[in-house]
Amino acid sequence: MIRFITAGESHGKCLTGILEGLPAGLPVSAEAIDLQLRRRQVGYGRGGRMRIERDEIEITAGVRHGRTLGGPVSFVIQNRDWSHWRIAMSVEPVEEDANVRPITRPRPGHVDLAGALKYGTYDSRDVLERASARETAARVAGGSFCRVLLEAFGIRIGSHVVAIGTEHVSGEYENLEPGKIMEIDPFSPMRCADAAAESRMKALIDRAKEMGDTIGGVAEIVASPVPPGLGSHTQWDRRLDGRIALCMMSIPAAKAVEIGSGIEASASFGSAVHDEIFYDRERRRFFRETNRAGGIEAGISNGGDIRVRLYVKPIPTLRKPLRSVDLRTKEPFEAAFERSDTCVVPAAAVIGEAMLALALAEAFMEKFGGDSIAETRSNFEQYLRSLEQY
Ligand code: EPS
Repeated sequence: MIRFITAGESHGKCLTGILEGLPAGLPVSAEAIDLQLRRRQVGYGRGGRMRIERDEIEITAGVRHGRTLGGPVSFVIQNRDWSHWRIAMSVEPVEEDANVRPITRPRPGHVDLAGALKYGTYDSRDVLERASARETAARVAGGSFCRVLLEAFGIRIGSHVVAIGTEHVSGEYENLEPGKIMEIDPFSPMRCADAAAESRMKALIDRAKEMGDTIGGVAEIVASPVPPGLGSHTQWDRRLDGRIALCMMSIPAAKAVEIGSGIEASASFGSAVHDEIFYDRERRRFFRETNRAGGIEAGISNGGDIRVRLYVKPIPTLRKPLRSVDLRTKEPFEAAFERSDTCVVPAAAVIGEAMLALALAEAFMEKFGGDSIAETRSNFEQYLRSLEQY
């Protein structure tokens, strides 16, 4: 069973992750994880913080001589910015310090008010540090181990940005083949294959920045090829689409998730939605001509590519702030501004890839099991043979 948790505050010393359930003998390297961490950082519309951080993983347990041991893998990612926050984020109690002022003007849309009420604090920093999307660096690291596992079985994951605000891709780019999505430069700042849309998207992000505003958008994340049979219809919490949706909705600023053509399907007749089934006698396999289901039927992968769209809201830290109320005085004020990003959609695409890898690795290990990679492979290959004989 794969389990993954993270710890760490945005301006604390470091982020920590523990990933349990990878089989023993999987070749892993810090370089492969660092490459994914770098991809998360280069998105167009990121703020000053990304010029400070250069995320690198230090693997602290669970790997020996370049291979997993089968026990929990743990790792840390240092926060370079911590050097400026040693007092504000000190673990030890600190003397009164003029530079450590409580944050009492909650930003609409962020954790500041809901978290302060829930945890009984009058300093929103107590909750915003953990809610910060900085934590997603640890998710990308954890998800990247899962990606390495899936890649060992030929499953690849990629993403592209399909909309920023009102600007979106069109024509062939609306339903881009996974192969083409995976060809996008891994470090592309916009992650958009449609060059004309890309320049309009960049212009919109620039405009939002000039206005002291922020902007959201939509990223599509795909996995291909995916064997049929991951997830299960037998219990609500085993359904693969539900598990993917949880992984996606847990990404900060995510506000909706679509599997396949789910949104369009809700406005169509059934005959225009479901993917008809055909059989190729020569190759002895079932096939479809469409994939509106996004590769999942009744909570089970059906052998088609998995396609997920992640809808990201404009982030709530605005240079031109919205109205709010002071936590202590209850007087109206403009919300606090902290240095932040203008647009996080390209980064969210990379985080979505990591979260899809986590959901699929979990379902993959549930189906194929095995304590060593050799055992997992033998179970996997036997299943593929049984499909050929079906
Ligand atoms: C974030 C605010 C910004 C982002 C941060 C998420 O950080 P800072 O307040 O230090 O400028 O850059 O994201 C990251 C640090 C990251 O690594 O993704 C927020 O408030 O959520």
